[in-house]
Amino acid sequence: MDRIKTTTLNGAEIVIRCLQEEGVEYVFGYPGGAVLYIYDELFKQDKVKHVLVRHEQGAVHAADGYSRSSHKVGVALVTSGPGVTNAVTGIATAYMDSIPMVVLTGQVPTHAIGLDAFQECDTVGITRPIVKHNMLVKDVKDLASAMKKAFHIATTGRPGPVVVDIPKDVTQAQCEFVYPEEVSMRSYNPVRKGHAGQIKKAVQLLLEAKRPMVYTGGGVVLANASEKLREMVRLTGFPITNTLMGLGAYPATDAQFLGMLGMHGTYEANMAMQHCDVLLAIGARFDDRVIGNPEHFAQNPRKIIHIDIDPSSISKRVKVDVPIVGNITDVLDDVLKLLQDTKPQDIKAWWKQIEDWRAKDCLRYDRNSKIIKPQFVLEKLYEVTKGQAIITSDVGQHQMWAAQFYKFDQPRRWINSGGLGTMGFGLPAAMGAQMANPGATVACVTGESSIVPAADQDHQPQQPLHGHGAPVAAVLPRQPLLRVLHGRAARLREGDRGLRPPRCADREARRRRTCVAGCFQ
Ligand SMILES: Cc1ncc(C[n+]2csc(CCOP(=O)(O)OP(=O)(O)O)c2C)c(N)n1
Ligand SMILES: [Mg+2]
Repeated sequence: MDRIKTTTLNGAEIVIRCLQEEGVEYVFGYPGGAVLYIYDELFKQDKVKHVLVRHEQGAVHAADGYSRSSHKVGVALVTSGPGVTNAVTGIATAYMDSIPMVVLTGQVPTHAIGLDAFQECDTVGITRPIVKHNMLVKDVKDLASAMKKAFHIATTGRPGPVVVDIPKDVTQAQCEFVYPEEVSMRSYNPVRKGHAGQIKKAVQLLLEAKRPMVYTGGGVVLANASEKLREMVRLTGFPITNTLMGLGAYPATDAQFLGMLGMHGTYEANMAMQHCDVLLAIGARFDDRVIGNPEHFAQNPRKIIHIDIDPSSISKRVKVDVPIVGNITDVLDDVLKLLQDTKPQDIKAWWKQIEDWRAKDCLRYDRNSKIIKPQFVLEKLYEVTKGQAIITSDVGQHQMWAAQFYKFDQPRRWINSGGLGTMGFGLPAAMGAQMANPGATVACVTGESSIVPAADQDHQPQQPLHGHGAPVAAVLPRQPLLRVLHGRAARLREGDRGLRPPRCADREARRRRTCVAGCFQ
């Protein structure tokens, strides 16, 4: 590690200098005793701005929304003990969706660690299963290199949140400040290039396919590989679907796009997944909401090619025929080179079949209804924002309507908690997205239950949004409480009266039996 600067600083100053070196614009945080020295230093400079939230969960979600919408690292700062435990949901949310973040946590002084000190918790232990990496920095001399490593690990390979736990006395202690220019770790060297032989095999399979299908997930968005994906799909003429996390990687308005797949996806996308003979999966993980039971999915014979940066994601739920580990942009670049001057099979018959499935118009709804349908609200939102808005959501039926009816033509415009499914994510994430994209229109599509943890209990958005002039619109399709659970409970209801959903909250709708959300009156 090369030295670039040497001067004596205390730990708190080192933290701020490291953030400056990394070009961090915003830190989303909430103060406490263990991080007071860091806060002192934060306010002595203005390169790194601080956004004060009202609850640590909101700080982490805001840093997360900032990252998802910008491809930059999100940074959060919380105090020890309860600060950390409040941040846990935000960290787990980011981890499930592979979002690059650095979470700085205060810790009790080193001499008090393990003694049940005031506001002490085992941050490294608690966060271990929900971070890409975490570390407790016990010596100020290790602080700069820990910070450098944190940013490096968060952003390389499969991205993810990294926690740096800093005891209070370490923020006071002094040492010579040396910010490493690069990081080398013997045990961490993520690959970029895919295996040439495997890529050749994959291209051969794609060229022989009579019923090909491309299925892509959040990995394509995270790798900024949308352009390469579009080139490849247009060159081959293959049908494509995106997961909930992958929306926007391929333009939703394009004819080759079959819509989202999975439990809340389109009929045509799910049928094409089931009946294809060659499936090209890119940056996706065959999760339970996408393919359901892997045993059922495996019943139809098909060859599967899987491109992913994370080898542990390959053949995890579904056995894959051609695994390719590597950075998606690099691998697609190699695939494109091999595809030039080749001719895929004639797949007209396959497209005819897909169009028959598509003709069922599975997302149709009553457009003549006197009551404004939530689907209509989402379509209007798309129209008035000309499809250019950044849309965040919470979790529930409104999330699925947004995914189905707002046509995302660009990546990083659709921001939702796909993996953990965290209610209360949407509004703070919108705040972060607005900070990362000052001129953009940002709308949070939410439900009346999800907005409560975000706006009422935590008071997360009000002051920070106003204080930083970040205008975020909240769109709340009117619907009875817990709509998504009504639907699910209704399906399970048969034979189990105990699961009968509660009465519709709207008296008039109950009387006329015309509930907007179609719930059981
Ligand atoms: C923190 C958290 N608690 C509980 C749940 C379980 N859950 C999933 S959707 C949902 C209902 C959401 O209701 P609302 O925000 O009104 O959305 P709707 O489905 O009505 O659109 C609940 C309780 C969750 N996802 N997250
Ligand atoms: Mg609701």
